[in-house]
Amino acid sequence: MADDDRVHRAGHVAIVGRPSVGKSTLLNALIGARISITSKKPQTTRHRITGIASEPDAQFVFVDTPGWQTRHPSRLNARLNRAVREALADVDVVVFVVDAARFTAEDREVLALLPANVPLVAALNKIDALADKRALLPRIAEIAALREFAALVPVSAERGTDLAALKRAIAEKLPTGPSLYPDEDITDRDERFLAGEFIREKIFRQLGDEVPYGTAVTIESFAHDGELRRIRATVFVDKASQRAILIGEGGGRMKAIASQARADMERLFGGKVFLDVWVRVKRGWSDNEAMLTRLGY
Ligand SMILES: Nc1nc2c(ncn2[C@@H]2O[C@H](COP(=O)(O)OP(=O)(O)O)[C@@H](O)[C@H]2O)c(=O)[nH]1
Ligand SMILES: [Mg+2]
Repeated sequence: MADDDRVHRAGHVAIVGRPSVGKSTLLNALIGARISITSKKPQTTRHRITGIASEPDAQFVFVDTPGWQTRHPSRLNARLNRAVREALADVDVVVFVVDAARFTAEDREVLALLPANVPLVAALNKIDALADKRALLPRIAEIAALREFAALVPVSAERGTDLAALKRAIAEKLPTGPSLYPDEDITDRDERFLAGEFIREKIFRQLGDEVPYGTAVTIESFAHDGELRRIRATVFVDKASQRAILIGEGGGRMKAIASQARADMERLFGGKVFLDVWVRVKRGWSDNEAMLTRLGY
């Protein structure tokens, strides 16, 4: 077009990195909504989830991934790693997220997995927590020496610092073309999936070390009743002792988990939710292929 040389770009952008560097927090910050659950614990993200950001000149289809799991060789972790590989298979740009304060052998393992022929942008996250900002330049140099990067951008996903610069660096590497999704879409996941994720997030955030890893959530029913959403969920745990912890004294723990999850659902869905959660013991679910498939892993 003679009088308008602005081009529109659109494409898929994988967000990868070791567990807990802030991938899901970054996805949420980039799209401006909380759709991918976050916590301090590895394995919080167990699914590939897409977050869409539409701007006048570009549409970004971000693909959040589980962190690459190297510690516990369960079938669940094998499936999580497969989800990462699949997310990488068909993207236009890869964002490699690291903690600016800590670059580890695990980070190097993830970097080694990334395809050679896809433009790579490094996001050095959590700069708000850096005690000594002078550590940043040597860190950038250390990472830049390992691979060819289109850009290395220090950011804070939590504070929203320099996300516009990160988006610009990504957009430069996206192919030109029209939007892939309607501009108002923010994710490819439905409310049913997100409801289960919010419950799992509260479990990951509220409970100590063992219980969350033994936990999975299914939504048994999701019904619209006028403006009200009626949701029935089952939380599977591995052992009876985990069930007792999860329910808590007088049912108090489960009540707190359900009420926080419900508040998140109401915020995102924009309407009242009635939530009913049951806890069931299912021994060995994380190594049971049929269960993993039923759970959508
Ligand atoms: N200080 C700080 N913490 C962050 C930042 N981004 C993420 N986090 C925290 O890091 C932890 C892991 O985040 P999460 O997004 O779940 O990491 P993921 O496993 O890579 O998806 C959570 O406790 C986040 O609140 C950041 O920019 N600054
Ligand atoms: Mg995550």
